[in-house]
Amino acid sequence: MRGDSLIEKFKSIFARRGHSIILAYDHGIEHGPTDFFDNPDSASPEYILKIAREAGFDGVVFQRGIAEKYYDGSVPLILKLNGKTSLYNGAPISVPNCTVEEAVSLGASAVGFTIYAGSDYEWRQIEYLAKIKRDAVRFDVPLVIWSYPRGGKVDTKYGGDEQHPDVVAYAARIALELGADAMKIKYTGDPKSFAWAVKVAGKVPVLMSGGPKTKTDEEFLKQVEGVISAGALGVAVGRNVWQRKNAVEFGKLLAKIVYEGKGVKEVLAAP
Ligand code: FBP
Repeated sequence: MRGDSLIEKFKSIFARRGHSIILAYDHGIEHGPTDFFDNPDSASPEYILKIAREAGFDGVVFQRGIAEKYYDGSVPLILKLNGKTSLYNGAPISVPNCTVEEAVSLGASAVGFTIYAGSDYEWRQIEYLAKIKRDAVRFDVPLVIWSYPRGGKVDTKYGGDEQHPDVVAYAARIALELGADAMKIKYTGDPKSFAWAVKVAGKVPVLMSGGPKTKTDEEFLKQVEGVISAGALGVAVGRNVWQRKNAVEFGKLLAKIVYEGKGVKEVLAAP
């Protein structure tokens, strides 16, 4: 199939050991520097690259400005082409601030794009995405869709619950149908319902989006264990790694679960 090659390309770069851990770091624009309070070292992009290198992750996610100033090529890069701030109060929309061509010139091996299906601006985002998809094919760069249904019926029908299993499964299907070569979706809360989202994603590899830092290490590691058992390719996680003061050590625990298929108990019991 024509579309399979970019999926394979994505896996060959970002899932060399069969599964994938990607360190997401676009929070400076999405949430603001408050996300760096818990671990002030995380304000530094160099520190993020160090975590990814030392924990042996497959990639990092940066916005263009961070890539321009800090990307050193030591870990494969997914360049996020759009972003919005948390200062904005209207219907969700995230517009491109970088082209695929510029991303490639910044060293990206894949590009990322968020779409908020359900928003009043859904139609506009689908238009943007269609153009990015065309460019991604032209430049032979895998496209990772952050598929985060938000607003619209997510609010009226699901009470704003973006992690409702039906919403997450719908997110997965939207990403497949819009041409993702990999996708990032929220966790549904349990492996069984997440497995359904993975199924409806079809051939497209699924990465779980980490979410806010959990109270305990075990809580997050259990989620990750569930995600892998559900058939996902891996995780694209930010706060749950770099907000922890022991980010590298925690990243290594994560790696044991994702790459080596170890269980949480075993991993936490190891000296
Ligand atoms: P986390 O693992 O920290 O949740 O990061 C994943 C991510 O998709 C980031 O790439 C992005 O900045 C953030 O979540 C956006 O989350 P939201 O739109 O839900 O605030």
